[in-house]
Amino acid sequence: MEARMEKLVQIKGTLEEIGGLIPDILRAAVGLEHHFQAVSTGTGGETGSEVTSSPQKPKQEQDGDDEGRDGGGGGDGDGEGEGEGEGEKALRMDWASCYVPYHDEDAHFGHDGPGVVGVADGVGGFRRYCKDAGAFARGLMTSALAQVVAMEPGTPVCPYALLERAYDETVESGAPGASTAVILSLAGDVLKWAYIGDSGFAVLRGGKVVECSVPQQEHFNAPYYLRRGGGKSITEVKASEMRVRNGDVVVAGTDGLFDNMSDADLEKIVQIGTALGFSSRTMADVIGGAAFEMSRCTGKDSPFAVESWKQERVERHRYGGKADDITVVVARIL
Ligand SMILES: [Mn+2]
Repeated sequence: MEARMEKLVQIKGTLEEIGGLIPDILRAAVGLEHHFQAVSTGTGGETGSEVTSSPQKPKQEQDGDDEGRDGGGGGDGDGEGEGEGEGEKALRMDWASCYVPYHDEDAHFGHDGPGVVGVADGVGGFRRYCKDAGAFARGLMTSALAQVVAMEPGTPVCPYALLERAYDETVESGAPGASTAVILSLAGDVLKWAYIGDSGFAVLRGGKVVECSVPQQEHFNAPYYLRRGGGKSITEVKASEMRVRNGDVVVAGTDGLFDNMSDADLEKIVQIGTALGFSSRTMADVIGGAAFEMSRCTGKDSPFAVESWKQERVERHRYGGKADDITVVVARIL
């Protein structure tokens, strides 16, 4: 199981390289002042300077249509051949991911076949009680991926059922720790999701967020989570669905993304990235790189910092960004 997850991700490059992908126009738009400079990453140690990304496309291309890598996504207009004609061509997910580890307790997976992606975040509070606070998150994603791989091709994927079974299997495995999670799937033109806690997603249409998750939390900085022998019941998982269209962009991520990047900044990046013809790969890297820079920014308060000021029961208010594992999965609907 573990090995399968490892296969999915690979060391892609350094943050410097990713930082270099961010065009100046985009830096200006979201207020990133400096190009990336080497940053000492505290707890994350040396892993903090590595970025793992999913391969652009796991081996089998879905269908023969040729979405050129960078540039192919350019037109968010209708794809050639989409629509009527030889019987509606099915929508698919063109996904890629970017992971910037800090504590290295996030996990994610994706599968082209049915079009499923998921992210999970090991709850840091469990670092006190176990050696590996990322174990439950990795268990969830490993199990979810294994289930998808084992399915008959063409079987529609229900994210709630997938997460529920992944939860059961991870509990059975004895994995320590706790995790938030989100899983999204595409079936026909319906995007389905299931999430718990503050791992979440946004669906952008025409560069605007038209749907997004609402973080579940007990109180500030205390998200709902799943774990063995405690945590929330699986029935607390929020599940729903919506119709999607060609050109929609789904961004899933852990709180390391959404606590550092506002919806407004995410919209700007997706708008500019789409205009520049970014592939899902580049879009994921640029969002991940920008979120990382925001997480280390002291001059601009992150959504996390802003939220802390709204809360009365916080032990201390926050400023600037929030250092955390950052996982970004970008799935373009084509
Ligand atoms: Mn996190």
